[in-house]
Amino acid sequence: MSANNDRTRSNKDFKGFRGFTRFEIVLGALLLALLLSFCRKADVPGQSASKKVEKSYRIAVFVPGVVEGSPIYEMLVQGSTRAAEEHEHVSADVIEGGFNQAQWQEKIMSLAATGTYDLIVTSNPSMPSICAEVARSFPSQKFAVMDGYLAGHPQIYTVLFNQMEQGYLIGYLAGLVSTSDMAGANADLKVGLIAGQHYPLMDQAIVPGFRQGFQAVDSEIELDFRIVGNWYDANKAAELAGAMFDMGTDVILSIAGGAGQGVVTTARDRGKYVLWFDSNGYGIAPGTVVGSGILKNDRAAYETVKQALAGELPYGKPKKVGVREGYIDFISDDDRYRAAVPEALRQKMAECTNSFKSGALHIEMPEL
Ligand code: RBF
Repeated sequence: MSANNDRTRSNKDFKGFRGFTRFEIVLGALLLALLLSFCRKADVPGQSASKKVEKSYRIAVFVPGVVEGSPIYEMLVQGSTRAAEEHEHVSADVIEGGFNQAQWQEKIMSLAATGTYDLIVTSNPSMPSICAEVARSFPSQKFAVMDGYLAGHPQIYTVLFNQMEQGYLIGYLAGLVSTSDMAGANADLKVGLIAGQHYPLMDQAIVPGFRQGFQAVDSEIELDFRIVGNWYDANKAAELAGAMFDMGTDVILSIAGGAGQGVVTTARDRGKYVLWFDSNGYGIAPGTVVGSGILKNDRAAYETVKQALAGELPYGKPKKVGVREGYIDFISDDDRYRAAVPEALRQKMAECTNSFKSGALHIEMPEL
């Protein structure tokens, strides 16, 4: 056989390697490549089958207000986007609803109308009913609301924090500070609370919890409770704080979003005290902010989104969490707290916090 004939041999006749046909070699190589690619996927650390979301999934994070100045919303955004970033095919768009509350429903309605979002995540006690209204027009739209409560709605999942416990903890410190011999404390048995607005969770859970807390220190202590009327007007909040200090209050709990800056400024000028509620506030004005609670809205949002991505979010079944479950706490491991508050008071505060953690103390949230 000539060299030329060799070149024109058909594939069938080709015996390239130890008697295998070219077809058999190509097939073998393909199978090997497939096998290797499977092995490589399984080797990637932390990439388990349950973590992978193959289908694309879009999330809208609706902030009812603005993010800046409101730690509870900063945490909502952080937790939701962190969960989304852990998945290749998941995106999260953050939409600020602004301070005009009358526009929120319409804004969520237009988000739902785009039909592009698998889940709308939001946070505050007024949002479950707004989402329920929108849900009537868009029966396949799903919602997750942090810091809210609604049972039995097949499209809406909610997480409610036990803010009576949160109010109690910070109230207990208010009582300790007001009855102490700290430089800014006076003999009057009066503590203050400045809130952005009235709403059922404020009036029926946070305020009663706060009251129970300071009255556990001294049952004679009275509350001066004032409302800013919005979540941004720092000048108005500063004015309110000034009037309260004039009338004998020496420590004010601020739950007023961006307006809280005004409370802090006045307290610092007057040598009085402020308590912070949702996130570590010691850095805002060391020596003036003498106590800080924490509400782990970031953890709640993160866990909620992860559950939704895994297809395991129990819509209609609200989650309720408090101190014992680790979503609410008092921040005691901060040097600025240790520097501002005498040891004996910190000791009492630690005992109070531990009673909630161990379950010795527990407050049931009212039906709102
Ligand atoms: N808290 C804020 O920090 N900033 C806000 O802009 C804000 N807006 C709210 C609007 C409504 C209608 C309601 C009911 C509550 C709002 N809150 C706001 C309060 C928030 O949900 C929560 O109760 C407090 O932050 C205490 O944890």
